[in-house]
Amino acid sequence: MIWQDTTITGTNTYRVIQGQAQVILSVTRNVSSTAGGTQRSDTTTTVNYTYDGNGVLSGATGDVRGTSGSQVFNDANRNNVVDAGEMIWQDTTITGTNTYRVIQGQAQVILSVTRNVSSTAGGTQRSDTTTTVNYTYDGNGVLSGATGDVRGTSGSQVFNDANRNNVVDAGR
Ligand SMILES: [Ca+2]
Ligand SMILES: [Ca+2]
Repeated sequence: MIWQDTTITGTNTYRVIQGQAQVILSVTRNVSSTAGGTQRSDTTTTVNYTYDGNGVLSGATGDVRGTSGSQVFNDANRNNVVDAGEMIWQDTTITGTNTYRVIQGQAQVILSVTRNVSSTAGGTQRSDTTTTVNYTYDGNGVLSGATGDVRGTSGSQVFNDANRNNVVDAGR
């Protein structure tokens, strides 16, 4: 078990509504990496808040954008041994939207849709998945349940030794 350290920086923008300073925009950036440098991520979460004429929170919308990466094994010479240069970065682009509902005066996420598109440095692996989560809350605004699904595609380049010489020839 190793440490994954995260640096969090955020800014809140306020507007004075009915004599009170209310947050209208919240931007939070999370930058993390593992001690060994095998995983990293950098995501920014944005939330826009709206208020009614009485200064009461009436709605919120938001999104998540960023990148993450992890080192994966690419056995280029097919010897089942991790040789120099065979741990390569698999980078992922993250885009997501969060839908909120105001429950008991607080903006709660009711729907989260996140798309992850990833590929390896050498282009030998790729994937494109979308994760959807629906959240439910009880009358007190306490999270009571969640359902979700994941849909997508992935692919990897495989060795097709068509001429059976145990060598990766052009186009195989
Ligand atoms: Ca190898
Ligand atoms: Ca061959």
